[in-house]
Amino acid sequence: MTENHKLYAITHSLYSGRARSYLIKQGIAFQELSTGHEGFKAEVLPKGKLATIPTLVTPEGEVIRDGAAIIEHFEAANGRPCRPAGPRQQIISALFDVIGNDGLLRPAMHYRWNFPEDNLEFVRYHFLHSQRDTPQREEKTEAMMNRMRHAGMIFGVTDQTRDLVESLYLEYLDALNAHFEQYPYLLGWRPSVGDFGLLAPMYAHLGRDPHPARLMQQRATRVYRWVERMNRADQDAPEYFHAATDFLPDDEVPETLLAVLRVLAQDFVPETRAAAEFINAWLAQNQPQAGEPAVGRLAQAMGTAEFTLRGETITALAQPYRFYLLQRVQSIYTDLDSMGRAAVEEMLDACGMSAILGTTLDRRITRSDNLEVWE
Ligand SMILES: N[C@@H](CCC(=O)N[C@@H](CS)C(=O)NCC(=O)O)C(=O)O
Repeated sequence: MTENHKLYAITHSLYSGRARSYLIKQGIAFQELSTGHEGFKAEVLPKGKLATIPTLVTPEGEVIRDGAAIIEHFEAANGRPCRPAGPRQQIISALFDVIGNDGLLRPAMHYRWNFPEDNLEFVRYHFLHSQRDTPQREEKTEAMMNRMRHAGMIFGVTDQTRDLVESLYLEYLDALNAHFEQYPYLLGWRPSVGDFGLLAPMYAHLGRDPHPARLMQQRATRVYRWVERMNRADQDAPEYFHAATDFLPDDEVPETLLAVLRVLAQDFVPETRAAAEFINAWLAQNQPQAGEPAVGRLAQAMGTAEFTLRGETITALAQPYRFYLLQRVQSIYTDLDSMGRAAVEEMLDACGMSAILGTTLDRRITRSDNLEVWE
């Protein structure tokens, strides 16, 4: 019997949802285990370097830590089934990957942690059961939950900004709901890398914790269906009566999706600019060595950046990982011919996202031995 892939992950984890969905959709057999399982600390962690989920162990024993790296591993091996061919669709797919992984953490954390009356028991079950039943289990659960309890604030949700964060999320939800009235996936009839990235916040937090899940079911049923669909191996699109099987023809990016990006750009663009400025100042001052970790617990701590949204100041953690993924969008653009670039520029202009092409860090981030490091 061939052994399956092992996916170290957990149901309530944001980034796990992205890798899990990819494996399901690509028909890759796997067994999901929490990091509390035998073998993780002794056998997987030394190779994965950081105890983050998702981490994949292949049947050959290779360890791949990080959701983007897991997806890239299969994409590279299988002829890139989830990357559309046209320049516009490629950029949109890569951009939704960034937004999903780093641009929607504010509402994700807000709707998980700031509604304890609806969510707390549900969330506690998952934190508790990600660990073995040892005498320290309760205490460790409390410690883990206490570490996360203020996650909303870390990404900029305060009494002052709460209404604004909710309004923007609802506008985004409504726009995405209108898009899924037309198509079952972002770019048509099958999922792209961008769908998997966007699922990260939309599954474990916004689509599954009781308070935001009910909001999504009642207000944005089509989005809720997409979340379900992304966790099924088949196309799962019985409600579309003219369903095709591929990405949309002629590199089309539907107007309904541009409308979603127009809402998302409102905080994504100023936040990305502010974070780049902050991290670049940090880089100038700290001059990290080439090969030094840029992301995660082995990296040096950074801080927060401020930006303005609809007249309110938001202070949020500046994370280099956003730029690690954004580099991919920028490389796709750089590698295009002049016609491709012009088409992409026109599209990004139309949704308020053009600034993302030129917002860069002064140092690139690359991957080495399962870590994202400064080049
Ligand atoms: N860039 C990583 C992030 C993974 C990550 O931070 N996962 C969280 C759970 S959703 C985690 O393991 N946190 C524990 C820690 O940072 O020690 C990925 O996309 O896989």
